[in-house]
Amino acid sequence: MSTPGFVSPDAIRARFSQAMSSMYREEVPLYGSLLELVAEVNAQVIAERPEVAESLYCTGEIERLAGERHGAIRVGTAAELATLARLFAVMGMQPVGYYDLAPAGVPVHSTAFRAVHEQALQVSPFRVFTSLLRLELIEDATLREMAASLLSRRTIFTEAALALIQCHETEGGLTEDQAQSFIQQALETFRWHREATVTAEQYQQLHDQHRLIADVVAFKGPHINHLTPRTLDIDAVQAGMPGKGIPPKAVIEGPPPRKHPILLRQTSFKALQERVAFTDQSGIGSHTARFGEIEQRGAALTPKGRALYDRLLNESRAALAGFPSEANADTYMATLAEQFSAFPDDLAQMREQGLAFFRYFVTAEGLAADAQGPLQQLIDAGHVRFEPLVYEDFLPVSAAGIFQSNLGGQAQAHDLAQSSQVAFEQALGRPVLDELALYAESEQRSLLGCAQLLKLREPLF
Ligand code: OOG
Ligand code: NI
Repeated sequence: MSTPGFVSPDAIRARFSQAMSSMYREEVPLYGSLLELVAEVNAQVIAERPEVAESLYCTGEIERLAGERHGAIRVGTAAELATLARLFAVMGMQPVGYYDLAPAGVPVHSTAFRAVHEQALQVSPFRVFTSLLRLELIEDATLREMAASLLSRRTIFTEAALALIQCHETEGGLTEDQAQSFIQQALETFRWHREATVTAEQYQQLHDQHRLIADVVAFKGPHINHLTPRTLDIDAVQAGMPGKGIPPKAVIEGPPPRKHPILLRQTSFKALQERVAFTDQSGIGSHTARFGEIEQRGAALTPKGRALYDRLLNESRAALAGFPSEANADTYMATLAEQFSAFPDDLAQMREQGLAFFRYFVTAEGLAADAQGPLQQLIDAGHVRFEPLVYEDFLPVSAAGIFQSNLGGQAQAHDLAQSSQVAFEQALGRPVLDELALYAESEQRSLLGCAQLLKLREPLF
């Protein structure tokens, strides 16, 4: 993967992720408190739950855990999105998945830029949830034109960043000096600017249409709006947040607590009120955009497992009148737990029923014995063991909940528009990758690895 003279994209991503974390820690001090809480909880889980620790060591996830982050940004135009795709490509990050937030009343659609191969993910799983504002969903024509014109006048990349992206594309990589410079220059795109690009009145107009529109349109760039560490026990973090002066949102998004976590559970704290300077004399105002989030990642689910998850989640939500909130949080969590009793909480069952993706490891006994046979036989004999593949992506219903908890007020429940993956991919300049295919490939590579190690005469899949 690495070419002599060039820094590997994985190393650039790992360094960029760290640089982003340092910048955000300075910009949002509460993020620092959150990192401390997550580190405490993770240390406690590792000390008190040997089975969790054992699995983290077996898969190597222990090495990526402490530095694992995802961020989120929102852009305004196709050109911005397409250039971002080129910027992320320098760091080995590709667009994976399509998320339509319109059904939840949020006028954006999104993808996640991330590494796609398990070895690259092991070096750095850094991901960025990237949303494109759907200007066509602004009803007021005058406002829509104002937004389009403001966006057409801004450049969210530095000259030097653009030159380095170009260099990466033509030369096939970046040297050490170029990589260092790229990290600094790319960071500029994600930095917070307290100077808005609009007057106080324009800001108000954009804001009145949708808070998100003001956030995307009224500023110089797509400031990173949160950076999320990964915890091993999100219920403990949620419970510990108030004690650290961090007010959590009402409910944890995603599946209920389980012995064997699946997909993704997320919670966040409310956006900060930040002072901003408008371009006119009247000057100073405030804007709420940036917040904190924590997540717990579990097993990646197969299409069958995902369909079961979606059904149980929908049923839990349907049983609740309205969105989960402070008022109905307990009822919601109880309903969720009840519904999800239909989802086996046992790895062997999840594997046998084809609900999750796994990776396989040859055991010491397996190596010692001249083992042969189909997979189930190797597993039963203790020659091969398995661990779930980590879910590396996002969940649209959860993402909508995170957006809404930080946009204030309830979003409209009606559909804003048809989902439009085609339009999104046109803006992006390329198709998004299918996450399910990526997990399947990863699982197959691990089976192939086992077959080679054991010198099997028959393939394992
Ligand atoms: C993105 C919200 C979604 C997640 O983790 O699901 C998200 C945003 O607010 O821009 O970050
Ligand atoms: Ni997030």
